[in-house]
This record gives sequence, C-alpha cells and structure tokens, in this order.
Amino acid sequence: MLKQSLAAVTWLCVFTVAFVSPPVWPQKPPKRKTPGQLKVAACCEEVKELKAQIANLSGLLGELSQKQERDWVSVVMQVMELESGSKRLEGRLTEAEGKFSEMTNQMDIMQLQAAAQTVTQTSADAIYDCSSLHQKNYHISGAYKLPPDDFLGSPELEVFCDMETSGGGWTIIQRRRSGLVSFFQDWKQYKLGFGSIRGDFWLGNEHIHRLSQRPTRLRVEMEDWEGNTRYAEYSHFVLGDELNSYRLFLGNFSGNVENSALSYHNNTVFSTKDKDNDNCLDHCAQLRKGGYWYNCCTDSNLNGVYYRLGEHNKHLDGISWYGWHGANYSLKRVEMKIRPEDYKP
Ligand SMILES: [Ca+2]
Repeated sequence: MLKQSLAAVTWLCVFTVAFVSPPVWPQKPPKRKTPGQLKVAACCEEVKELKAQIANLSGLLGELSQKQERDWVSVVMQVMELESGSKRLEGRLTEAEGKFSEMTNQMDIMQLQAAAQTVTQTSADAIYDCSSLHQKNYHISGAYKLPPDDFLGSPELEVFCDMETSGGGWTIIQRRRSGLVSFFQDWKQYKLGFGSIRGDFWLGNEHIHRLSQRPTRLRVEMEDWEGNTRYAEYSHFVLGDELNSYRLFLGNFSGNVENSALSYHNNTVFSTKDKDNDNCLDHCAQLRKGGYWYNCCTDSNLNGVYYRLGEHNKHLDGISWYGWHGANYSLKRVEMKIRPEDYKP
C-alpha cells in the first residue's frame, strides 16, 4: 500500500515538473554590437566623465584662485602691518638709543663730579687728624671726634688734640698723668686702644699705624716730680702694621732732653705681656709691666707702671727715660703726640 502511494507521488512530481514549470528552451542570443559602435559608446562615456572632471577641476581652480587672492591680500596686509610695526619699533629704538646716550653722558658727568669730590676730600677737606682740624680753624686743645672716612677706610675716632704746643695740630697717642689706668695690658688692648681720652690712654696701635702712613713727626713731652719738663722729637715716625708687629721706625732726634733714650727702641717690634717679641731671653713686657717696643729691654719705658711721689724712684718697671733720670726713676707726666711732617701752623 505504502509502495503504491510513493509511486503515485513520484509520478505527480514528474508530471508537475514536466508541464507546470516553464519549458527550458535555448534562449535566442541578443543582437551583438559592432566594435565601432562599442568604441563610440565607451568614448562618449569617457568624454562625459572627463567633462565632469574638468568642470569639477575648474570649479576647484576658481575656488583656489579666489582663496589665493584672499590669501595674497591678507599677506599684503600683514606685510604692510609688519612694515608699519617695524617702523614703530625703529622709532622706539631710536628714542631708546637717544635716552641711553643721554644717560651715559649724565653718568660720565656724575663720575667726573665724584672723582673731583674724592680728590678734594683726599686733599683739602679730609679730616685725618688734629692737624686737619687745626687747618679748619679749630684752635682749642681738647677732645674731638674725627668722622669716619670711607675713602681712607678710617672709623669714627675720638682724639685729644694739642692745638698749642709748638704751633699745635698734634694728635695725642699716649698720655700718663693720673695713674688711674693700668698700662699692663695685652696685645689686643694695645691694638685697639684703652683708657680715657681726657685722662690716661693709649690711642691704639691700629690707629697710630694708620695716622703715621703719611710722613709724620713724633713728639714726647715729659715732666718729673720736681716740675722740670723735657721734650724729644723724631722725624719720620712710622708704626708698621700688625703683620709687622707694629714695628717702630724713627728718624732724626731733636729736643732738649739729655739723651735720645727712645732711639734704643728704633726698628724693634711691639711686645705685650701675652706676646714676647723682644730681643732678649727675658720677657721684657712682663719684667717692665707694659706694652712697648722692647729691645733688651729698655732705655725708656713710657708705658711702664705709674708710681706716685715717694714710690717714684724705687722701681725698675716705672715710666722711665734713661739719661735724664736713672732707670728706676718714674716720671710724673708723659705725652706722646704726632702730626704730619709737612704741617704748617
Ligand atoms: Ca724675650
């Protein structure tokens, strides 16, 4: 039964395929074009395409040339702007150059003026010491304050001026008269100075060194307990600097004292209780109790111990000047003072 049904379906399919589906006949081939007709057609297409491209390109070109024109105008504008800008800058530069040269001129003038002022300061106006003050009509002996001077490198300094003795103008560097100040001091004290400017004092080796850098004269005045006075003067007094241990140099001696006792100390360096620079096995500063240009050890000891009347002739470490009084005679008053060699009262 199943076999009969399958056969029927198969036949139905065959029938359907044979009569329902369109008959498959060999189709009639299309009429072929000739090669010439083909070429013309392709060419037309190409021409059309080319024309379109040309139109496209010329459109682009037009756009480009317009853009170029715009760019060109903008470039020209920019160039013009730059030119005017550079002209403005040039103007400003010229102006600046003018100002600069004006400033340079002014600076030159100022420098010349400063130089002129410096020259004046170093010659006439500078206040070096008491002799400068005397030249400026300060003729009364007493304490003065020397102003600091940047050019000379000197600090403010209080000094005592002797404006009377032998034409005045003396800067006092040492005084002994009251005995209230000990002169048994160390190197640093002698370097910087100590005591009271109106009483007993040492001006300080640094200051004395600085003040003696010009040709300088030293004067030593002395008084004994009997009221007698003597003086000694030395030309070309120089105190070396600290590196040279404040070495003493003295020129020619003059004066009314019997003996040039200080000459024994010429060309010797300074010694203190803490610096034995003397020419002796002994420690002269310790033995003579002062700071001085100890040789081996003394012919004079102007910075020795101050002994009062009664004690004045019993000690070897007093304020002595060998040749006028003995080595154990201590003087009542001493002053050491300096002024420039070329000083004219
Ligand atoms: Ca010694």
